[in-house]
Amino acid sequence: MSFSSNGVSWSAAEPYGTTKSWTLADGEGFRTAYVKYQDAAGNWTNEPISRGIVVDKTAPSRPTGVAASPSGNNRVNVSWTASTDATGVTGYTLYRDGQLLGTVTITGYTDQSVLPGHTYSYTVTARDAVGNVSPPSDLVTAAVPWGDSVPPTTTLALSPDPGAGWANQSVTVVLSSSDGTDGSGVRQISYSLDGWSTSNTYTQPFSVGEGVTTVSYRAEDNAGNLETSNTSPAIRVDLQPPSGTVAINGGATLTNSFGVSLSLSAEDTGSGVTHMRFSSDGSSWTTAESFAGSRSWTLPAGDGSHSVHLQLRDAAGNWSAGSISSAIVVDATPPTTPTGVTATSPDGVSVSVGWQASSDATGVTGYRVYRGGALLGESTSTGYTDNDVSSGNSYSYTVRSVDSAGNLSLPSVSAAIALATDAPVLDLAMTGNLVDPLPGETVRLQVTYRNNSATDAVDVTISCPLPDATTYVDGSATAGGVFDAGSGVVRWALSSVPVGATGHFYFEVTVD
Ligand SMILES: [Ca+2]
Ligand SMILES: [Ca+2]
Ligand SMILES: [Ca+2]
Ligand SMILES: [Ca+2]
Repeated sequence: MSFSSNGVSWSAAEPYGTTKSWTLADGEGFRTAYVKYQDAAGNWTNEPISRGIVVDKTAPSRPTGVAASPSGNNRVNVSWTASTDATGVTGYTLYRDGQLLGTVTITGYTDQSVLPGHTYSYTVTARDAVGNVSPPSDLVTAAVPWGDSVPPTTTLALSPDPGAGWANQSVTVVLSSSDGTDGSGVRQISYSLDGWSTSNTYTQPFSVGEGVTTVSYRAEDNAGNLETSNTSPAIRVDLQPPSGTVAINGGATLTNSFGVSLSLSAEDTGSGVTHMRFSSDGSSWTTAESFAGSRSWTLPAGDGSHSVHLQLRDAAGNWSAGSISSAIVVDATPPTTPTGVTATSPDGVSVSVGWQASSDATGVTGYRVYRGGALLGESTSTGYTDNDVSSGNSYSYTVRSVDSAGNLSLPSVSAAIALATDAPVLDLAMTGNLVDPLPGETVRLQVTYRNNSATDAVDVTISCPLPDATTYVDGSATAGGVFDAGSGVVRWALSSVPVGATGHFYFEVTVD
């Protein structure tokens, strides 16, 4: 057999076969292949057998004018201008985001496999009847709308939730938002503390600490719908326990009573002091009670130092750590009773009371002296002088000692004294001319007596000293008067001078 592309020039004869590869004439357009056969006797086909075919090696023109536009929120319409080709365009192939989407024979395509809120890119190629494919068109994009006009709804949860009160630990804030089953979905939750001054993107639960805080929050969906801002209730957190002081009996260091008065002060950051409790040993506490500025308290039995411990609680439930304490010494034991009490009156016009010192564990600070059972006065020594006495009266004294804590001893054994009745006293006067005396002159002096007292005087001795710079004239005293040269006085002895009685004597002196 032999082949030809033009029926004129033939290929070299070759053995017969059922297939043959053959190259048509160059170029495009209608091309013909010829064949003729030879039999074993050498006879060739009379008329060559021919078959024609159109050769098209050129791709169609690149599609232009591509447009992609969303329709609703579930489809995108893609259209373009028809390509051209010498042998005819037989169809177009759509690609979305680089992936094969489909083929059409018209210049439009509806993509119904889109999702709301997504953006897609499209290209188109054209092909001809023999499969030549044009270069891809320009890339066009289409954003499919969400079809969502309802903002999301955000809720806030607190753990622990202090409600209208106070938490004594940090509060965890959990925000959760929903856009409903048909919504475009929550894109972002934003929040801010104490107003929208600073906006934070919520990614995980966060803590709110000490103080009073509000949380503002809102969400935005994927369609851009922004929720109206929500504001949490005030979140009150108080992590700090109260502090304070306790004073026993106004800060005294010593008392004689186990019943004491406590003065309390307290302060707190945050929720404020609400409760208090007490302890004698710092470990066993009274039931909590409402805080007050004062309270009565009974100390444990036994003299010595006793402490009062205080703890304070705030409205959030924080108890003060450790304890606030104060101490006081109790001395409930009186001093020993004074002994050896004596009452004496050496001068007859006052009474000296004396005694032996008492002793006491916290010290004796003084003594109280009683006369006839009534308090007379106090002394810090072991003696007391009673000047408020009168002759002829009897007095009885007792003494009690006092210690530093104010304890009073039992009364001592009493000491009594009786003051003697006063002796009557005579009024005396001496008269005589001693004005401008001349030396050697003798002067006569008169001594006058009178009993102006309330009792008769018996066994009376009247003594009269000589005036200065004079010398007694021997034997001059009348009525038995005697001059005592040793003491320089003239004396008269009278057995009795009744009340109201008066009399007089004389004696003479010479002027020196
Ligand atoms: Ca072509
Ligand atoms: Ca929505
Ligand atoms: Ca506090
Ligand atoms: Ca005592």
